Amino acid sequence: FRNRGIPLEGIRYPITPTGMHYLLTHFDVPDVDASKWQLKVIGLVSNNLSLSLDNLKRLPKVTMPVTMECAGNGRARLNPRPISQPWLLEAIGTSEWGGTPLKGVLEHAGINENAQELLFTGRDEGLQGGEVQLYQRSLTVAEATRDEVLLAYEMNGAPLEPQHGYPLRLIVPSWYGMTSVKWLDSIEAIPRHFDGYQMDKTYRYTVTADKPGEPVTTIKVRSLMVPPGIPEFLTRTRLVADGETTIKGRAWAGRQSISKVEFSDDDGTTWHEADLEAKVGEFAWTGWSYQWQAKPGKHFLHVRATDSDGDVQPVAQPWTLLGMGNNMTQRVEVIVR
Ligand SMILES: Nc1nc2c(c(=O)[nH]1)N[C@H]1C(S)=C(S)[C@@H](COP(=O)(O)O)O[C@H]1N2
Ligand SMILES: [Mo]
Repeated sequence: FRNRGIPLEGIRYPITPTGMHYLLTHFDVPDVDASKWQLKVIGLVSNNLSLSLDNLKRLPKVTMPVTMECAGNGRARLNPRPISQPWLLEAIGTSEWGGTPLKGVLEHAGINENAQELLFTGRDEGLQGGEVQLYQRSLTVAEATRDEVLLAYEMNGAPLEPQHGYPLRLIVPSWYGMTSVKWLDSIEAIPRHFDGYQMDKTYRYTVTADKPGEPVTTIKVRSLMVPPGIPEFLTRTRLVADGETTIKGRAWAGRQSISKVEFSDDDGTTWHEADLEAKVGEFAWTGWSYQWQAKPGKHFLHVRATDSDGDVQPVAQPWTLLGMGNNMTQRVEVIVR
């Protein structure tokens, strides 16, 4: 399995240690020589730009914690299971990303009025769905010029590691991870919707193969707990001592904030409100905790969050063909001794 996930106990850290952040690379990590690399800004622009890493580092710098989640997180629990990355719950992480706002670079380039989208092309190439392709995704001009969108060259205070997009990647806070294109090579202003593979053939809420479904965009409300107690090696069932136990975790929701987190120890029948901490950042997760009175026996623990729009996590996952945007509650089997 070449795409690692966060060990769930790693959600205890407000900023995920770099080596614990999940990873998703469709093709191979490309071989990029940063001393020769330049970011090209082309297409419907007044000035074509070609920027070296040093040029980008001289532009205004912003650092911010951003919670990123893969749109396929939770896919492995679907039945039938879509054939793609078999994530359980671990395609999540929060990093402190450093770079320059994309908006400023686009202002230097001067986006023409007839541009509709910006096309972001990575250096990595492969074959997917019968098409040889570079990894490419687009955003509308309005989404791409939001203040928080970054051209990032740092992760947790260090240069990006090769597998996370060195030398430069896009960071689009609130959107599922596929939008944050790694190994950025060019940004092209285009007059129409980009209908490439990663836009129109996948990352859709497809239910039946004949209808594409809505595109996958921002992250849905979700929460996770650090599994309490100690694990059984083979099954991961948890063993917990009886009495009071503090259950801790994190909750997040794209552009919304978290308004409520609830805990259940009876497989989602009754719910108890948890205490919320301050968010780690405007675009990062919120910590929560709950004092649980653990009584001897077997329990199925759940956690569910509600966002500021009133959206709440389902206890059972609606099925989709590609297994995108799953946000059903985490279920943890615990035996209290
Ligand atoms: N160029 C490129 N960018 C990419 C990808 C990729 O395969 N190639 N994977 C995307 C997906 S699906 C996700 S979830 C995030 C993962 O970022 P990470 O590996 O740094 O956690 O990168 C996105 N950007
Ligand atoms: Mo992803």
